[in-house]
Amino acid sequence: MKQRIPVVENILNANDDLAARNQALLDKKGILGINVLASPGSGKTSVILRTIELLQDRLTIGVIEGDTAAVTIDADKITAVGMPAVQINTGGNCHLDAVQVANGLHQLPLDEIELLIVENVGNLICPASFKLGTHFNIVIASVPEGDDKPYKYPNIYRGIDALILNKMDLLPYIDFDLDYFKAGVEVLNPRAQIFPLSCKTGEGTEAWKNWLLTRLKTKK
Ligand SMILES: Nc1nc2c(ncn2[C@@H]2O[C@H](COP(=O)(O)OP(=O)(O)OP(=O)(O)O)[C@@H](O)[C@H]2O)c(=O)[nH]1
Ligand SMILES: [Mg+2]
Repeated sequence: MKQRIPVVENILNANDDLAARNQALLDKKGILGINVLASPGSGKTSVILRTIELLQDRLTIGVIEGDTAAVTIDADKITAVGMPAVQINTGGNCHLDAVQVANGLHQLPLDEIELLIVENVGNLICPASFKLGTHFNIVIASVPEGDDKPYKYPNIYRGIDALILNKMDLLPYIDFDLDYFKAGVEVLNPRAQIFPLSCKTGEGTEAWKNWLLTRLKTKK
């Protein structure tokens, strides 16, 4: 009888091993790593730029930008504000993996960085399965995407540490039931903190900054 070969499981195990090595490297260098998961256009790069603006007087933030195409649009925005960034082209794949993040880490000045932010590929499904070695997973949802996303894409909301609800400035123009959205997140993940904010106006960004500063102090 032919034996079944659990290929997918092995790929994920190999990825997890390398993710653990990435995390060990970050720990050795005293860097806190954040993995940012979200759909395309939700505001991942905008949140990273706002975060840099809020924290640039206190620390150096390194950024790994994941994209499916060979463009440097997002990484260029980060380097334009003076922070080190690496663009990773996944070659069409819908998520970053631990190998790509390991390669990215080798291209960053790790001795100068206190916070690493990884902008994963814009996708609400695949990135949830691949550990990268970062300490925290953050999801960014945004008001124009609709209030039903936690119900329709539950896997991405499970196991996250914090949730940013971006584009709050658009709330008056869009049918978005904040309580319904929050209830959907809480059912899947009661411990996730939710930060409604607007990268455009800056509203709500202080609470997000304070959450990050606390994590930077305690690393947990
Ligand atoms: N009104 C409003 N627009 C925003 C806000 N944040 C981001 N945007 C806009 O949303 C669009 C997408 O923002 P990005 O930060 O590039 O989103 P992203 O998730 O990094 O996009 P990809 O990397 O392409 O997946 C841009 O036009 C931003 O100007 C916000 O708080 N309010
Ligand atoms: Mg982006």
